[in-house]
Amino acid sequence: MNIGLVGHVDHGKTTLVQALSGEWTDQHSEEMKRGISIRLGYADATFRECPGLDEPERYTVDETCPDGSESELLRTVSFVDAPGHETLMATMLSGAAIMDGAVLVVSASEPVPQAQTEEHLMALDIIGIDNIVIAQNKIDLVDREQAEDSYQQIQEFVEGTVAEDAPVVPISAQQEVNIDLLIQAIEEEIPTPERDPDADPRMHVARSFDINRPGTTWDSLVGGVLGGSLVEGELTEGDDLELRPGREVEEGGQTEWEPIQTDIRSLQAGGARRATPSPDRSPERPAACRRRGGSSPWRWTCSNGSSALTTRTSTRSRPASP
Ligand SMILES: Nc1nc2c(ncn2[C@@H]2O[C@H](COP(=O)(O)OP(=O)(O)OP(=O)(O)O)[C@@H](O)[C@H]2O)c(=O)[nH]1
Ligand SMILES: [Mg+2]
Repeated sequence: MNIGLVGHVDHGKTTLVQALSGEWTDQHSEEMKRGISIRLGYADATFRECPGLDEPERYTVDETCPDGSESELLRTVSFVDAPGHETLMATMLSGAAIMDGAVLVVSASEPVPQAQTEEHLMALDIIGIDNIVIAQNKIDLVDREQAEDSYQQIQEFVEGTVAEDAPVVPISAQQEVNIDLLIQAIEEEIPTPERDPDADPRMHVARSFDINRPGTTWDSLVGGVLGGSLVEGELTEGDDLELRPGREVEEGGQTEWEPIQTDIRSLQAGGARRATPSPDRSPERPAACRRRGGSSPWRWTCSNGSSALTTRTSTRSRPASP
């Protein structure tokens, strides 16, 4: 399942993903140069609990509890880290399309709401994402009075919105303060959706990677890598696949879309190769998209946290127009 990280630029979404997953999702050189997220980031986190401890201290992402015992697995979730910059709203919206719930990150050190705090919440509302937890971040930068003031502002801001009843958890993502309380809130507010593994498979594609040599014509395409969210059914290596809407074709002055027929060469979920990923069975830690060496294009493997598949493309010729 996918949990979105949304909110205004610089409020700490990527830092929070790192605190929960151990991964810094801003990998692109332009992101590092500008210090902002530009593309959607993906990382998996495994929530665990220490049975010997009280709430909220029992919630953790560590395998070892403070008393030295081994923590027990609760579930693995995939984070979709959205960019907060005002010019990147379209990117946030494409990520929101695969979110099952969201953490709205709001900085306690700025007046509430900032522009994209408001716009991102509005987007969740329109898309119908109502499993929301609010992370009131950067509490290490404010005193108690400012933190309480910011909390009041958040409450007033969410009144009458889809986040009206969302818990507000004060945290410091950078200092890793109250992360256990945040995990508890996510566990309570953002349940894993019921999905039917026996239904026809349906995968929402969030991103794709071109593995063909530059200049390759369409009839020589060898395939690609798709990352996204498998929302129903199961996929197996070797399965035939139809990509929709597919390829844009023009005929007789009319533009049409032709579905692309392909088959699955390899599958990954939760960073590990598997023959048959199905929704929400990915306890392993993630691996980012990477080229694994060798000359074969099929050695590209990647994961968006949920599923990634490598396809071999063949375009089936269109039936002749009547
Ligand atoms: N003091 C303090 N700084 C924080 C905290 N969380 C994040 N930061 C800092 O705030 C800055 C922005 O953090 P990011 O995690 O990149 O913010 P973001 O929301 O992902 O930003 P965009 O993706 O560009 O919208 C960085 O310098 C972080 O170190 C926090 O809890 N306390
Ligand atoms: Mg970011």
